[in-house]
Amino acid sequence: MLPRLMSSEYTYQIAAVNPIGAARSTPPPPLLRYTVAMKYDLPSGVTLDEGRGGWPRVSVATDLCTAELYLHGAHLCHWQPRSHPRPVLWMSRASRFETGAPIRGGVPICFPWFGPNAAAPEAPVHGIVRLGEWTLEGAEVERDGTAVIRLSWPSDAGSRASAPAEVALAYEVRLGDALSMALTVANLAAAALTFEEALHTYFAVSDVRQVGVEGLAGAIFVDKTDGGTRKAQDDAVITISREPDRLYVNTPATLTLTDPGFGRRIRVAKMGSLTSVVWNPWIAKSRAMSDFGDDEWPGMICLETANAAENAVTLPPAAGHTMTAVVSLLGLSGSS
Ligand code: TA6
Repeated sequence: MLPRLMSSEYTYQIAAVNPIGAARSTPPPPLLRYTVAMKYDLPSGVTLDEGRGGWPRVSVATDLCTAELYLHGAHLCHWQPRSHPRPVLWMSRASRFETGAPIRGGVPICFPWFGPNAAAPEAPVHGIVRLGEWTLEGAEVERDGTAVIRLSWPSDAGSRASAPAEVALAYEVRLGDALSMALTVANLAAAALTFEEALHTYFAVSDVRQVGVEGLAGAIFVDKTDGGTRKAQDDAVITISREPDRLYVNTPATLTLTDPGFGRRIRVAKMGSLTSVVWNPWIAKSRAMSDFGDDEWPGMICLETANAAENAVTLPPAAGHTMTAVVSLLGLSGSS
């Protein structure tokens, strides 16, 4: 008989082998396909349910916002403050929810390298942690209604084996009128650890050709659409009229995305990050990606909080580093 769900503890066995060890005629329910250990009761407004692909998903529905986060990749796929008529994060209709594949949209976490791995070109783009399971360490709803979700990686022997050196990741997501995402990397090894990282955030926009991005004037960027040529950002407002794929380096600046069509401005403040990435696949790259609809490119823009290229982080043994992005919504006229 399967374990009964207790009110305070949810323990699931991997479905690969029959959890109870006895022969089974029918496959275990989808939710049991994953190892999920919950150490704490889930507060009211936070549930662990079965999302797309049968994957464990944390759903948040509080007075302040709604949100969804998959344990696969600790991937936040939805956040919408109650005070706002539209989701803030963009998700592709064509996104996969398949083992070993990244989710397209929301906030993928890139670690321990950004983009292709120069030393191992066959390795997955943007690293490994968006491809595997994270452990849900706990969730709570604070007095002001902010939901806080905590996760850790590596979560099992498999991910520990693929982890670079002895490293531990902790991710804290705070969901309310604003969104805060804090990724902490701890170097548990006896040697220094160098890594790149990104919160690869996909924002929903009315039409990417009509939005403007401020905060990067004067910054130097690596133009990945032009062979990695380094250029200076001259215009105070970045507008999009073809594929931008730019790594802005050595900049701790706050970004502001102005979207007249949706009548909002999205502010992305950050700490512990010196790289900002601006990306939209435009027409050709959209068609080339099987998990991205051919006609979806006008509806999103990635503004990513990162440490990449010369901003890669080097941690001495037993040291940690936290990178935080804080997303808030403003009206067009500057009032919230
Ligand atoms: O962040 C921009 C970028 O590095 C682009 O070069 C583009 O490839 C994008 O990430 C998406 O990468 P993915 O591996 O998710 O298809």
